[in-house]
Amino acid sequence: MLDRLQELKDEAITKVKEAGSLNELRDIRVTYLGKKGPITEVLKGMGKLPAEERPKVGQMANEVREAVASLIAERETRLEEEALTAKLQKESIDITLPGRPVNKGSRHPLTSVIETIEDIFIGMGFTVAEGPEVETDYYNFESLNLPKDHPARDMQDTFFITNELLLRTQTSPVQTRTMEKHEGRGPVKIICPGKVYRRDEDDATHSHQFMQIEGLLVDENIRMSDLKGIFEQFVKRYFGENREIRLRPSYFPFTEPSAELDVSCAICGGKGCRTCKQTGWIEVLGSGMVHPNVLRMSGFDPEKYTGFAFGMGVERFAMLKYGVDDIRHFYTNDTRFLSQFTRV
Ligand code: 2U9
Repeated sequence: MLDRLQELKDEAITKVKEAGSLNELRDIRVTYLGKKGPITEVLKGMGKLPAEERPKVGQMANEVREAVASLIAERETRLEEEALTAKLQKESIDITLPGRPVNKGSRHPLTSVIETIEDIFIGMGFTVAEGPEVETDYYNFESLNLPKDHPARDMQDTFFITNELLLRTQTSPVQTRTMEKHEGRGPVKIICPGKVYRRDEDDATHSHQFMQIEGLLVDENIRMSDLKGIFEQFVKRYFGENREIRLRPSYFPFTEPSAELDVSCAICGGKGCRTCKQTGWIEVLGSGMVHPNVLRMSGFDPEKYTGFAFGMGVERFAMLKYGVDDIRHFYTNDTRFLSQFTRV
């Protein structure tokens, strides 16, 4: 029995030393120290031994059990330490290493153009007003002097949710809603940026969704010359001191008289080139004096109040500023395109 115990002890100790994982150690513990283990077997066989031998065998069996148990525990501790060290090494961050470059995004070029234009008009005392993109037929058309079957509606076809609800075709409904809130008392001096929608085929210069900034100033004795003055300030600050402006007669149902604003071409300085189609002028926005019907429908007495309004396509300004030749680039989220605007 004693030799058997010694043999078991050596065998178990060898195995413990060779064990490479905590699982192996657990198996060795179960195997050697478990209820069905060989040491237990020896102890069960004690009954058959001569009485004088039993204490020695019993003592030896306990020594072997403790010896194996403590060696297993020791080995477990070491394996756990080794595992932790390996884990720490694997996870250790070499703080001297440069950090992983976090590619810092940037403002979308349209956002920065909008903010630039907002800052210019805020600087001239305008406040920014915004409103819903899903509009009613009344605010998007009728309040702008575009009664139900007015032909000009076709120029602004959009996406209808119901016969009365649609995706707005311009941000003008925001101006109408704001005028109503003023209950016929001026001044109203706002700019309204936002997304608008047109049921157009997308091509290099048209997108079914685009950004607009419109402006409105309603007060007593507002004249076309005030509009021209505002434009002179705006163009010089946005395009540069050396740019000229020109107001060219036009027509909009919601303004009378109406005018397109042209700025002198940056490429040829006004002499005429391919960019300005040999005209020397680049059209940038539309405008006019608010139509009396529109004032009246929004609660303002056109005998007491006059006003001017204007509207611009933001993409057009971004394309002019950054020399972008296809409006769709602004909407395809292609980082190759967008990453060019990190400094804007
Ligand atoms: C009210 C009264 C009048 C807004 C105006 C334009 C002229 C204009 C176009 C520019 C490029 C639309 O994005 S675009 O295609 N807009 O030319 N917009 S006057 O007139 C208003 C607006 C609100 C109450």
